[in-house]
Amino acid sequence: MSKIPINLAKSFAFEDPEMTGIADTAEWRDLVRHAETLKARRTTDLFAADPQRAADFSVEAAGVFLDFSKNKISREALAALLALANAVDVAGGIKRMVSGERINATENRAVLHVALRDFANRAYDLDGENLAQAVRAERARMVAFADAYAKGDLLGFTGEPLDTVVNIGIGGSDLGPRMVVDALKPYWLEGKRTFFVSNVDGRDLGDALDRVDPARTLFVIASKTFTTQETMTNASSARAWFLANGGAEETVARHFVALSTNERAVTAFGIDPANMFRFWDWVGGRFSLWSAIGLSIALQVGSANFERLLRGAHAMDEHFRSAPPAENLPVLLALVGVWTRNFQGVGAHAVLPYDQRLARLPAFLQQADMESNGKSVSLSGAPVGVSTGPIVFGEPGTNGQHAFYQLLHQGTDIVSADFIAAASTHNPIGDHHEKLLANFVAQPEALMVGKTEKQVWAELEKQDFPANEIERIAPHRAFHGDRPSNSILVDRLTPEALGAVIAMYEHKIFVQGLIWGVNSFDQWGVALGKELAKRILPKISPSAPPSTDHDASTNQIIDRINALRSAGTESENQKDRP
Ligand code: G6Q
Repeated sequence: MSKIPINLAKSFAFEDPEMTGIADTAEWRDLVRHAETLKARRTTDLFAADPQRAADFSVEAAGVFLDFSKNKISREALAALLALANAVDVAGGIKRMVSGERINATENRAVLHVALRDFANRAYDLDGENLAQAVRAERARMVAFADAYAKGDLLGFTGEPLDTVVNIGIGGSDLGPRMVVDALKPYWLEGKRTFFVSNVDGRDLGDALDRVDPARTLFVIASKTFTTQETMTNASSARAWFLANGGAEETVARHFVALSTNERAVTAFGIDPANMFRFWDWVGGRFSLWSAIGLSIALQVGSANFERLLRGAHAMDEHFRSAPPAENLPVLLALVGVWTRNFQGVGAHAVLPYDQRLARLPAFLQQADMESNGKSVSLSGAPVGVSTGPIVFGEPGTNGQHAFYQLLHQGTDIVSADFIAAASTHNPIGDHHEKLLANFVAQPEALMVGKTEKQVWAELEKQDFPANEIERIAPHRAFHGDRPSNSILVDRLTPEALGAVIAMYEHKIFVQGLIWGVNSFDQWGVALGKELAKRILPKISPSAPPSTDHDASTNQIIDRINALRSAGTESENQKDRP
């Protein structure tokens, strides 16, 4: 087996300019052959030929059970994937991440979200600084603050206790905390409420402000950079609203805190650094819910449950760091994803939590995955040469079944899927949960097994359909099957289980990035739109001259907006102001 050096793409570039990357390795070509061989077989045939398949193609760690046996993959192909993981030195990649190497090379940063939830007393030295100490100290501040909030010791400008949080942040400073707060509703502290505001559309802030009492509200301004246009705009408007509704400059400190890495910008905004909870540049935005960015979680579910969430992630981290690849849950999940993406041509991946509390998980993972691995150049800057991250989307089951599953079952494109459920519910009502679980089990089965036209004929004949009618209708009622999915099961959606599931996905994404040779921790793809929006902003004005310095379509849209607004629709808009 050939060993591919650590910096995959770089070594190719230096060693052989003709090489396009990983697709030229013996391991990759081997996988192409396995995929070819499997074309003639059905997944159900693989089960029929191998009684151990379900058990052997399943793995459990940190309370999370993964069954990936319904993917169309053979034992030989799995072995070849493990050989690929070995060739790209996934194990070494994991070590480099957890040892604080600056693996986010385009931003020259370490990637150490594992340090935020390390309960094994590791040191994590970075440039001579003991990160573990800084992490512990900042978490202690968060815990003290959350505990004071829980006890009603944080008082607003009327002397009443604060009981409402408005978290203002976007992207990584919103999706994680929002998803976790929703997911952990059974753990919410009594009498406390949290609202999340992210969109620069004023209605998002307006909807929250309509529902809160300024005297009892804590605004949590969550922004790693403290320069993000949406967040700064919402934060300024929230402060203006606070001042216009009973607050005063001298009481801002009781009602506004900042979560950031940028003390100078926080101070410039008018928040006292004493009211700032810090994190660091080695915490990526979409990996930041474990840091100060998780303050809203701690405020809503209490500091002890926040710690439980971190401990769940830590348990998955420990497994990820120590389990051999063939038994490593995130590694296997990643490899199966590479298999479907690169060797079965699957371009879209559905995240399907059969759990209403996980309604925001698809949105969270959409960012985690697509922002991390939606890349087309490798670390060296050379074209990556193979397909990278798929389109990720999803909805909670069973809702999606009555919407887009049609395409999953019978569409011309194959979509892979993760079905996720908890065996027990926090809120049993009648047989709802049994029905939910029955659907969670049935859908992956239907996707894999399908239904032949012959079976449709037999069914309809039994129902006395005339033959000509059956002939007409049978092709529409047949399901090809053979569609891949993973089933992911936890006992109950506890903070620990949720932490473990999130960490599982973080590591899966990282491993896939290692295989594709991309930097999973930058996101330059979001920059261009931001720059252009800055240039366009002054032009969105009825007094602006006709736009000339963009392409004709963009100029036209700018002019049309201005013409419509001059014609009077703006007065309608006033109604929507917070
Ligand atoms: C996440 C991204 C991005 C980021 C937001 C908000 O990994 O970097 O989604 O979290 O753009 O950035 P700030 O926290 O700096 O406001």
